[in-house]
Amino acid sequence: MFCNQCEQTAKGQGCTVKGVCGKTDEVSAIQDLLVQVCVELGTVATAARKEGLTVSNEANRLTSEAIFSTLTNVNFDEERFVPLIKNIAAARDELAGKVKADCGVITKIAATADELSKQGEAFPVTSFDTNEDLRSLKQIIVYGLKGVAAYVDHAAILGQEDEGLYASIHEALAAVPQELSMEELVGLTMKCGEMNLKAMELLDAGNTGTYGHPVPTEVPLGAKAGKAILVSGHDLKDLRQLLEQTEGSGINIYTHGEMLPCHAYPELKKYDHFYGHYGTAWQNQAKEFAAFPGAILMTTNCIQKPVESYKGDIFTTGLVGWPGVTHVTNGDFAAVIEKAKELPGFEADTDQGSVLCGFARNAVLGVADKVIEGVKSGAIKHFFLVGGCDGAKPGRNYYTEFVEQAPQDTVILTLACGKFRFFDKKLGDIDGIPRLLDIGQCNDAYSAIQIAVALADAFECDVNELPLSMILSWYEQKAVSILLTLLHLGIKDIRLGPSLPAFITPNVLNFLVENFNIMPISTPEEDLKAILG
Ligand code: FSO
Ligand code: SF4
Repeated sequence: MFCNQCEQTAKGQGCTVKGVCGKTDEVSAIQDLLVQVCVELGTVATAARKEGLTVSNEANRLTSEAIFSTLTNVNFDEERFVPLIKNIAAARDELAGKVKADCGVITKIAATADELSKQGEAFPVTSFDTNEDLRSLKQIIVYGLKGVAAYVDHAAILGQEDEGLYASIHEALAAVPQELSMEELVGLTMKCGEMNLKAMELLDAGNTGTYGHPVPTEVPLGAKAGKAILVSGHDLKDLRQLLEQTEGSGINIYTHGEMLPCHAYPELKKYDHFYGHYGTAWQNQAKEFAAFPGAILMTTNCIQKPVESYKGDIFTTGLVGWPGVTHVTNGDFAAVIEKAKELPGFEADTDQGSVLCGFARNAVLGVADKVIEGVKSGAIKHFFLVGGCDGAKPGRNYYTEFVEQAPQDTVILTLACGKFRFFDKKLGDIDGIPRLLDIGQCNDAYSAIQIAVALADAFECDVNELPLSMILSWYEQKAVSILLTLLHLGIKDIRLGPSLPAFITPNVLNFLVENFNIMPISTPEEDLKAILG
């Protein structure tokens, strides 16, 4: 196997024996085959659209589900990839039968998981291109597409879809086997950022249209005596269905990791038994889940190898999978609820303080006048967007220290799981505006962009001229797609850490530095000094 798509890749170069994430050789190969079959479907679908043919919505949806399934920490179960590969191949073959153009390679699919995995060995990412810079750009495109696919899938679940976006995804996939120049591939990476902006806009419309605009909400970090279910991942619909199915049962629902911002949505917070938040970010789950006295539901990416002590108490749904873990489907959480009833639950109420969330675009822009006044009067000197993924590396303490050291007249905007490095810090407020504003999940990066754009409008300047600096952390491919969106929007001077992606070659990095002045994080002291002068 060879995989270097995430930040924790072995030795900062690539996982070759087994994934640091727990991905096996076999799963890595079957994922490579799935990407290859998606590339072939993308090629055929692009040709079909050019010839005026219609690509079915089923083929579109399947593409995003399949690509999302190969994102880090989504699915580790080899068997679950078999129907995905077969369905994608069937959609490809059906279209290929109608298209007149020559669509190049069509891989004939084997039958069993083992055979498919063996077959996948012929399509490692290293085969994308023989030129390492062109390969690097193709990897950025494919990893960016994994992030786009995640957002497209989340949005589609809430009924928000766009045929033009699906067509662009297919076109970008079709580019992988083509002989393209550096300039053409750079153009496609920017296009990928544009596609991601559209996908995030659809998701924002789905979330706010279905559950209302988030409102500032205080969320308890302690527990309430009684039976309990912990929900992790990112999916709001799964959470809503679980809340409906547990209403009146006496079971309290807790969020873990990226589900924290769900407490702020009116249509979710109205449930009395939607109690509080438990634990921190995804990489701490082995310790935190082991201590949770109830059932656990993983709704999207973020799963790690379950420890034996809770393997029987954890469930997956949607695209998530781990071999041997019970997978529930169709929004039927009866098995999770039964398990929660069997387990002891929390013995007593505990008070561990609370955190504030719910500062998505509507809430922040609702107090825009106050924020603008704060900047004009000099009470607010600077905004820092400190956001992105969390992870296990010690270098991530940078983000905690950065926030701790940011001067009192600065405001920290945050989103995604990176916030767990500082989410419970009491940073006070500036004239009633909290200094720490939690915008939401990584899936809510659209909200952060809208806030920045609105501020730029108010000050009649470019986003790059705002007193705003972006200090980002990355781990997996959703972060790649968000970064591409920021570059597509022309955002400069982004600081990125804890380390730069292994799939970016020195030449590609030079391009990014020259055009966007993107830079690695250094130390909180040095970076704060450089930013604030
Ligand atoms: Fe974090 Fe990234 Fe969203 Fe993860 S921003 S790391 S596996 O995506 O899921 O929270
Ligand atoms: Fe390694 Fe990350 Fe790939 Fe897992 S997803 S195999 S940790 S590079």
